[in-house]
Amino acid sequence: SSIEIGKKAAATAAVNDWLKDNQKVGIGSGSTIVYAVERIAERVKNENLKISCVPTSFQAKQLITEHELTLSDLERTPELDLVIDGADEVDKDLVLIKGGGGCLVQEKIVASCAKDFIVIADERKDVKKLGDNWKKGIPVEVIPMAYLPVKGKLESLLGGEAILRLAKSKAGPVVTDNGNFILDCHFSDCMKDDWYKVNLQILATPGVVDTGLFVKMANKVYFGTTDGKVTTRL
Ligand code: DER
Repeated sequence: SSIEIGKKAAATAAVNDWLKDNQKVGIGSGSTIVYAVERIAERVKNENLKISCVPTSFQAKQLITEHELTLSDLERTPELDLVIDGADEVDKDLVLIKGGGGCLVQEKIVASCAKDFIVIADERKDVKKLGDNWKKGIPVEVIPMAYLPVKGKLESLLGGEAILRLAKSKAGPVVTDNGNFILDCHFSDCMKDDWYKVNLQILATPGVVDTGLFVKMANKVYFGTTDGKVTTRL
């Protein structure tokens, strides 16, 4: 599909620009990253690059092993050169909403360990204001025993509904790779001014593990258009 053309174009351009020999690379989660891993594997083979990859989810780990890339972790390589990951929305200040795929906790940890955090996305993700396109709210990972009180606290904080994310092919809630639940937190317009503050307020709620708000983390974003063109934002 034309969206896939955009994903592939953004992913390929980012890997071509940033991947170098002897790097320790964080691998994000979702569908766009698949194209990045394909390009990484191609370059590793063609150029005989020495790359070790740290996953941000079980899905990312599968991608790394399926493409016969060297699997590492933060105990072996705690300082990464580069992380490449997707996003659900990117605003003009490079604030991200992530977590559509439910992997935000390890994604944020791995992103925080890297020199450069590069985001790859199809053009739908490029928005003026967070919430313009991604109508599913801010994903927040919570400790299961706390999800009900946290739901109430986040709804009054954000002015919208915090919805427990239910699994599609399993009865009951989505359980993350870390054994937790996810609340998709809708917010009222007035919250859109200071995402740094909103993120800290959510994080201060006992029971919250982390949020899908990635504030002041991304270094550069690659957007791919449906006709395969790429634009970037710093
Ligand atoms: O869940 C996540 O954070 C993913 O990275 C997501 O934001 C991007 O997924 P996509 O590449 O499938 O759109």
